[in-house]
Amino acid sequence: MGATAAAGSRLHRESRRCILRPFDPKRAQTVSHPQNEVSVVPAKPRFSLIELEPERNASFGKEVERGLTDSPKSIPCRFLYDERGSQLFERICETPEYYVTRAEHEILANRSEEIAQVFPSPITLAELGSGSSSKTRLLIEALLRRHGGLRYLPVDISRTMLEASSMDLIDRYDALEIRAIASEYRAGLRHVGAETDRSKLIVWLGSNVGNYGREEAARLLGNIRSAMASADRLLIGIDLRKDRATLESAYDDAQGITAEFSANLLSRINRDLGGHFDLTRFRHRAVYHEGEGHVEIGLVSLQRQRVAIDAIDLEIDLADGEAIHIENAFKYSPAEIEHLAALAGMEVERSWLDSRRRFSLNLFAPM
Ligand code: AVJ
Repeated sequence: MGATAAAGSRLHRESRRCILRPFDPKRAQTVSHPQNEVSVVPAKPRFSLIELEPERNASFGKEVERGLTDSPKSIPCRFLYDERGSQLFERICETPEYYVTRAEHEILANRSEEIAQVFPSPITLAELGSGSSSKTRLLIEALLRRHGGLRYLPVDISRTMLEASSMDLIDRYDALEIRAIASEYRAGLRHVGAETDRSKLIVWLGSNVGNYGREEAARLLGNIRSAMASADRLLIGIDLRKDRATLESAYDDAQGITAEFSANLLSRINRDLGGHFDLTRFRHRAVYHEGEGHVEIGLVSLQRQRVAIDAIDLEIDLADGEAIHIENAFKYSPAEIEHLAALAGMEVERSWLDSRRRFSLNLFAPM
């Protein structure tokens, strides 16, 4: 085994044991480990990364098996975000119909200064589901201007995404320190909660909270609350209830990018689990349930069919018109936002809307 391969497997083992890797110039190189994944070892000072769940892909098969043998059939939406899915989501954000990203960007552009002033120095910014961190830049810049320096803890399931966006930020901002956490929310929050030496702003943008049912959302916010001291704040982007036409086209754009994003889930099963889905035999569907206040997204079978998935030794039967549920997007009224905060032991301290009053950015404070 060559030196590089040896270093690779050592790193791989270390990351499984969740060891914080500080900057070490001698190991600042790109290495491949046996599974053919590529690890970019932090090549910059002021940056470290912990990986809490490097093997989450192993659960994909189990979750797909569970979901597709359930009735109604479903697949958890977090699996939408493989590399291709993450790219497609970035493109959804640029469609004319998907107003969510632009509305939130508008609010952040107008309010970041004001938000930065709420906190004493020094400050830590923690972000759940940071993705490409593009909107967060507005906040990072405002916080750096106000506080001189900033520690940033992005939490994201995509390690590749975390590494790429962190490198970019570190290059751009000299006074920024990054401790990236590659994990799902709950595990990441325990690390965020352990940061008690500074005041903290936790941000959860993009209406990602909408993927959860209302009760589950309240529980997750309870976890966030547990990671906060009384002077800390949560900045949370929440999409508002609105008319059906706007919502249904936001989740079914004319260019078909959202449909492609959904279909990619079946491609991923074909690719990673030896599935035999024929994508032309399904269509993307987004329906707004006004009473419950959520958009339900599914893939509808266009005919009666049987599909095999080799790696999990499964065969499923689909009826003509039967849907595989893949995502919910819950929408909130202002009163529902207050209720949500209260269920999690917090209160709405500030709430800002975009100029078209489609989206809200809210500052929650512990009660
Ligand atoms: C990333 C979960 C916020 O629900 O609006 C967008 C995902 N799915 N279009 C949303 C999504 C299809 C998005 N979130």
